[in-house]
Amino acid sequence: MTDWANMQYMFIDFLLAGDEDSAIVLARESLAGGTSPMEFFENCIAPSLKEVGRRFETLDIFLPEMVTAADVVDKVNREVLNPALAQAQGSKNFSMGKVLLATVQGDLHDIGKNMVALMLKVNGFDVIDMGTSVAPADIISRAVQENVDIIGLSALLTTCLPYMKEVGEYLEAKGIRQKFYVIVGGAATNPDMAEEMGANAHGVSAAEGVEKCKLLMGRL
Ligand code: B1M
Repeated sequence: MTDWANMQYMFIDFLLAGDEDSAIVLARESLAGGTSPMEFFENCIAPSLKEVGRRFETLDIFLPEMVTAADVVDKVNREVLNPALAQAQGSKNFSMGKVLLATVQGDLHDIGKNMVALMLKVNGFDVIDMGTSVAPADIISRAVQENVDIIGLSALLTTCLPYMKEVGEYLEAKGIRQKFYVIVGGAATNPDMAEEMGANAHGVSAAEGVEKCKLLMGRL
């Protein structure tokens, strides 16, 4: 059985030291040992980044280290996890649904949102990824233009939550709220606030986000 605590311990060191090579080797070895890319992401990468965030909050590390950690994760995802996940995609005969994804205005965090995008694609969804710091009005006009089924919003900064709420408010004001399902996620969100803002679902992880999208589309 994988000793995740020990693996996180090593991975955090690699993140803070900017040691991409060792982080990549660790990820490759873990996958070669039978761990799925998603298991590695959820049990090693996500909690390690959470610990990096905790140390940033307690001033044990500073912004440059957080930037370095994010760069190492980006490299591991691009070199190891994304190709492994893409292989699992297989041929697609039909679409599970069309999802528009965005990190909300003011927020540049995209590691989690990118994993949600990838997992949705692997599971047969068509994904339009608008990237980071996207204004509510732009999200809505693109959703209408592309006639998507689901609008997926990610937020890690609590200061940006009002923009997430604004998307729901704009949809209501335009009389098109019922046209789309809305799912929210990201470290700044929780099921209570999702319900409060009238979202149809909340995803605590990328895997749960995908399951909720399937549920919304009646595919579970
Ligand atoms: Co920032 N940052 N950051 N940061 N950063 C946090 C979020 C923070 C919690 C750190 C801390 O202080 N403890 C804090 C926010 C505090 C708050 O608002 N309460 C913070 C801060 C303050 C900042 C800056 C303001 C720092 C500064 O400049 N002084 C700045 C803001 C920049 C901006 O956005 N305008 C900043 C910058 C950065 C970096 C650029 C250095 C880098 C981001 C790089 C990037 O994303 N490309 C960074 C990082 C790496 C973090 C931490 C350490 C890690 C974030 C992460 O990627 N987590 C973070 C600490 C933390 O989160 N505790 C922190 C891993 C990722 C997998 O989790 O995105 O939550 P997450 O996604 C999960 C689930 O939530 C879910 O699935 C994912 C996979 O399981 N999910 C969804 C996500 N979206 C979903 C959508 C769905 C469904 C599920 O449906 C649509």
